[in-house]
Amino acid sequence: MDVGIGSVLITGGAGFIGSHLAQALATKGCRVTVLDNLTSGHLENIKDFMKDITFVEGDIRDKDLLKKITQHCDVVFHQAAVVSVTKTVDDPVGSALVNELGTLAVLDAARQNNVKRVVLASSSAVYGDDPQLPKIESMPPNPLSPYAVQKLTNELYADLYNELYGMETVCLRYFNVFGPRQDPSSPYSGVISIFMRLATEGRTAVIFGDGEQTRDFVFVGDVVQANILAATGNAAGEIFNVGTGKAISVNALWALISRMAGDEQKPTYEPARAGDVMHSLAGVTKGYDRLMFQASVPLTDGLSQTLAWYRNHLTAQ
Ligand code: UD2
Repeated sequence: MDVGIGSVLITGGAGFIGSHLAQALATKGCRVTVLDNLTSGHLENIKDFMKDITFVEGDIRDKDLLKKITQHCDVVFHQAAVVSVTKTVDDPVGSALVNELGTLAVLDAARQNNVKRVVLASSSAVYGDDPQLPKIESMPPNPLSPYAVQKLTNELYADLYNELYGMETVCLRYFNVFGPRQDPSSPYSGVISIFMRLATEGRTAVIFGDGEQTRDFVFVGDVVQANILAATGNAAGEIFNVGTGKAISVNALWALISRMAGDEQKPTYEPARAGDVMHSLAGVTKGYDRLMFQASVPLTDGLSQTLAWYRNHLTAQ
């Protein structure tokens, strides 16, 4: 399918979400350039379609490089970031240099080269712990970590570039994204990646708190679709949630994953993590009304695709 975008730059394109986006767009016939400094991205993620893209190893803080690679580019998908909330808590300044100044450098290079649109990865973290559900885009933000402040700052810059310079920007607030290639190696990795690894290895999970906290888990393929619609739809200057509008508890999630893996194990429980929000659920009306975006992969289908990937990947190591 031709998506009507000729040439794209994907920052963070060797990462979990960026690599899926790069693969999908290359398959659809776009000229794809991936920029990644390989801090949290991996060449392994793009090796299967490396011949169909241009890979540039580099950093979003490198203004000259950005200026060069945004030439003749129609759309920039900005996925690169310090993605760990904990890392931003430990190093608020270093992470802001990447997540704020890096983003500003991406926006500005795009402006200088008359890029038509920049789609930015934001996060449900900007909502904080407001108990009102679902979280809708018009709610006042309440950032509770440097990461959330950085993502909110990016949204403000995006809006500014749209208003002041007339360069189209769209921000996507990702909820809990999961799927193949998500890295399970840190204790703060996505819970599904951690549970997948444990289930594949026949080990049991640690659940923090009583396990009745809920999350809106969205499959990475749907996140790719949201990005494509954000790049092509009538959405300039807007912010959209990217979630499913459905939530599941961590207890139910582990039960599902361990059953799928064929080895049902009782989890162990540890005290809740500091700052953990109890419930998170995306309001999906705006995305549907404006972009016709609707997550289409049921949780169980996404989990079984993900489990298959972890099985292959972990046994191949
Ligand atoms: C997500 C985002 C984070 C930020 C935040 C905003 C991911 C990976 N992280 O954090 O970047 O946007 O939302 O609110 O999408 N858990 C366990 N056992 C484990 C690991 C996790 O019980 O081994 C629990 C954890 O305490 C939490 C839930 O599972 O209640 C989800 O954890 P997570 O780290 O996947 O994502 P979350 O929602 O804390």
